[in-house]
Amino acid sequence: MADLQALSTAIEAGDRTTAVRITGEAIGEGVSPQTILDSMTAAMAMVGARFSANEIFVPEMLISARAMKEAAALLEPILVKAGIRPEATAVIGTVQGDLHDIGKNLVAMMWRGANIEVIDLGTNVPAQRFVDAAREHGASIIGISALLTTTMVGMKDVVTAVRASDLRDVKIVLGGAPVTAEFAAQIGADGHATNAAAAVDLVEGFRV
Ligand code: B1M
Repeated sequence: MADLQALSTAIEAGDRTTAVRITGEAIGEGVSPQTILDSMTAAMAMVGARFSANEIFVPEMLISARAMKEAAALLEPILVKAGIRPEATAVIGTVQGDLHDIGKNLVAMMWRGANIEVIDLGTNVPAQRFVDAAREHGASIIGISALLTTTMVGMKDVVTAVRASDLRDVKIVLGGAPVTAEFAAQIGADGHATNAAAAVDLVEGFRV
C-alpha cells in the first residue's frame, strides 16, 4: 500500500523521484486525489514552519516546491474533465510581486475538474493584465492568489482595476494563506476560499 507518510517526507526532503513514485502508486491503488493532496500540503506546511524557524532556507523551500509540483502534476488528468464543453471561463494568477504558485495551480486544476475553462496567467501578474485577459477570454471569474502579507495588498489594485473597467458581472475570488474573508470583503472582492476544494464550491455558488 502506498506510504503517504513517506510521500510527505519525500516532499519535505525535496526528493522528487520518491514523491512522484509514491504518488503514482497511490493513484494506482485508487487513493482519492484529495487524500494524496492532503499529504503533500502537510509537507509544505512543515517546510514553511522549518523556514520560519531558520532550520532551512529559500533553496530548500524551492526543491520541496519542485517535488510537490511534479508529484501534483500526476493528479491533473484525474481531476480534469476532458472533452466536455466548459460551463464558464476563469482567469487566474498570482498577484504582482508574488512568485508562489503551487496553491494557485491546485485551484486551477480543481476548477478545470469542475468544467471551468481556466486561463492561467502565472505569477507576478500586474492588475491590468487580469482585466485584459478577462476581457479577451470573456471570463466570468477572476481568481487571485497571494502568499505574502506584503503582496496581498496588491489584490486591491486588481479589484479596483476590474471595477473601473467595462467588465460587468465578473466575480472576483481571492485565496492564499494570509488572505481572510474580512480582507476580501474589505477590498470589494466577491469571495474568498481557504483551499482549492472550497474555491470550487464558491464559484459553483455563483453559477446557481
Ligand atoms: Co515562500 N513564504 N517565500 N517560497 N513559502 C511562505 C508563504 C511563508 C509563509 C514561509 C514562512 O515564513 N513560514 C513566508 C511568507 C510570510 C508572510 O508573508 N507572512 C514566505 C516568504 C517570506 C518567502 C520569501 C520572501 C523568502 C525570501 O526570499 N526571503 C520569498 C518571496 C518570493 C516572492 O514571492 N516574491 C519566498 C519564496 C518561496 C519559494 C520561491 C522558495 C517557494 C515557492 C515556490 C512556488 O510556489 N513555485 C516558497 C514556498 C514553497 C513557501 C511555503 C513553504 C509553501 C507554500 C506552498 O506552496 N504551500 C510557504 C509556507 C506555508 O505556506 N506554510 C512560504 C502549499 C500550497 C498548496 O498551499 O499556497 O497556501 P497554499 O494554497 C492553498 C490555499 O492557500 C488556497 O488553496 C491552496 C490549496 O489548498 N489558495 C487559494 C491559494 N491560492 C488560492 C486562490 C484561490 C482560492 C484558494 O482563489 C483564486
